[in-house]
Amino acid sequence: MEKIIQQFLDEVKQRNQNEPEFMQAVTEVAENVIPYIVKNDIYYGQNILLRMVEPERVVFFRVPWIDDQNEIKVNRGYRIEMNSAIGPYKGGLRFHPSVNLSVLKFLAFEQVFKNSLTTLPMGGGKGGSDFDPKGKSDKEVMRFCQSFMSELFRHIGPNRDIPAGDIGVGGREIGYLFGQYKRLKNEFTGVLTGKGVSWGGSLIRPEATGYGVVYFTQKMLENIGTSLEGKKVVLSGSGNVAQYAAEKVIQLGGIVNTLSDSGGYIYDRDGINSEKLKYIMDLKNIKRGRIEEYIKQYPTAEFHAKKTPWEIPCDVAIPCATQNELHKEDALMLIKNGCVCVGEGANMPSTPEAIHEFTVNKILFAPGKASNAGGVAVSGLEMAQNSLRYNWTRDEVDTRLKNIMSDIHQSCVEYGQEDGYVNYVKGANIAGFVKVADAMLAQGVV
Ligand code: NDP
Ligand code: 2IT
Repeated sequence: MEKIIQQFLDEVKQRNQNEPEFMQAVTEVAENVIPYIVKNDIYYGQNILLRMVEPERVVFFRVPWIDDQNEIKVNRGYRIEMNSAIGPYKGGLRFHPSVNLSVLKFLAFEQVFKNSLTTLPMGGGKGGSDFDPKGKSDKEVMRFCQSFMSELFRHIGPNRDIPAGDIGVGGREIGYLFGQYKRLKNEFTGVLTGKGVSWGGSLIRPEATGYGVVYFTQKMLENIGTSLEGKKVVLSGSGNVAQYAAEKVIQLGGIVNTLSDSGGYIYDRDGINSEKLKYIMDLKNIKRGRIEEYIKQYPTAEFHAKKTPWEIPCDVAIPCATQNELHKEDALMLIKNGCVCVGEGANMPSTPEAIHEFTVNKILFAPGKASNAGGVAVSGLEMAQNSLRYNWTRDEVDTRLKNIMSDIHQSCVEYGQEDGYVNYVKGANIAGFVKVADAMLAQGVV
C-alpha cells in the first residue's frame, strides 16, 4: 500500500514542482483515501484522485491600481476552479502578501472536501491576490478591489463560481467587489457571499466559521462525555474566525486565555470576557490596530512578541490564524500541559508532524476541512436565500449551522472510527471524497 501511495505522490509532485503547501494537503488526503479506493471496487482503476488533484481551470491575471500618492502598483490575481462535480465552484478570496499558486491550490483542494462535507451542493474553488490590505487606506482598498473584479467578473457568476472572504477579505472588501461586479454586469445576483444583510447577505455569516468550529469542538467533547464548560481555551488569530470562536467559547462557559496576530500573542490569565472581547473587536475591525494594544487597556495581561500561544497550559486549543502555525514542538507542549482537544478554525494550521503527535497520543483532533466548514456552509445558506429572494432569521440560520456541524461530526465518526478512537482526519477525508467521487463517476470521464 505504501508503494502505491508513494507512486501516486511522486507523479503529482513531478507535475507540481515548488508547491509545498499543495503537496502537503494532497499527501494527507492520499494517505487516507488511496487505501479506501483500493478496498472499494467502484473507485478502483478510475484515477479519480489523479483527476481531483488537477484543477479544472486556473485563472491568473494582472491587477494594476493607483495608490494615494498617485503611484501605479501591480499585484497578481488568481482564481483556482478546482472541482465542480457536486455544484458550482465555491470558496473564499485571500488577500495576503504570502499568496501564491501553491497556497491557493492547497486551499482550493481542501475546499472541495470541506464543501462536500457540508451536505450542500457546492464545488470547490479559491482565489486571491498577493495584495496586502494592511496599512492601506479605504480608498486604496476600494481601487484595488475594483481593479481585481474588473478581470475576475468574466470568470464568476451565481451559477458558475461564487467567491467569498478569507484572510484579508472581510465585509469591506466584499462590498467593494460586489459593487464593481454589479456595475460591470448590470445584474444584482448572489455572485458573492458574505454580503451585508441589507443587500443580500445572510444573518450569522460573519459569525459562522467561528461559531461552527466551537460547535464542532463541543461535539467532540460530548462524544467523550464532557463539554467546554469551565475549560481553559487557547486561541490563535484575532480576525474574523478567532473573534467569533472566542465569543462562542465564552457563551458556552469556557475560559478564553489567549488571542494573537502576526506580531505575537496576548495572555490574560483572568480570561478574555465579553467586555474585553468587544474591545478587541473594535480594535481589530474599526481601528485596524495590533493585538499588543490590549495590554495598554488591560495591564494585568501579558504580550509575548513574535510567539504563538501553544506554550500556555490549556484543555482545548483552537488555532484560527493561518496554515502551518502549529508545529510538532507545539503539539508536544500542548499534550504535556494537559490539552485534550484541538479544533482547527484555520485551514491546515497544524503541520503533518503535529497531527501525527495528536493522533498517536489519542488527542481529539478535528482538521479544518471538517471543523471550519461552518463558514462555507452558511455561505451555501446565503446562496439558498438569494435564490429564494428571502431572508431567514438569525435563529433559523444558527439552527441550520448547528445541525450541519453535527452532521459533519457524525460523518467523521462513521468513516474515521479506529478501535474506539475517532480519527477525524481520516473520517473527513474519506467522507468528503465519497460524495465527489460518486458524482464524478456518474458524470463520465471529465
Ligand atoms: P482574518 O484576515 O480576519 O484574520 C487573520 C488572522 O490571522 C489575523 O489575526 C492575522 O494577523 C493572523 N494571521 C494571518 N496570517 C498570519 C501569518 N502568516 N502569521 C501569523 N498570523 C497570521 O482572516 P480569517 O479569520 O477569515 O481567517 C483565518 C483562518 O481561517 C485562515 O486560515 C482562513 O483560511 C480560515 N477560514 C476562514 C473562513 C472565513 O469564513 N473567514 C472560513 C474557513 C476557514 P495579522 O493581522 O497580524 O496578519
Ligand atoms: O476557507 C473557507 O472555507 C472560506 N474562506 C469560506 C469560503 C466561503 O465560500 O464562504
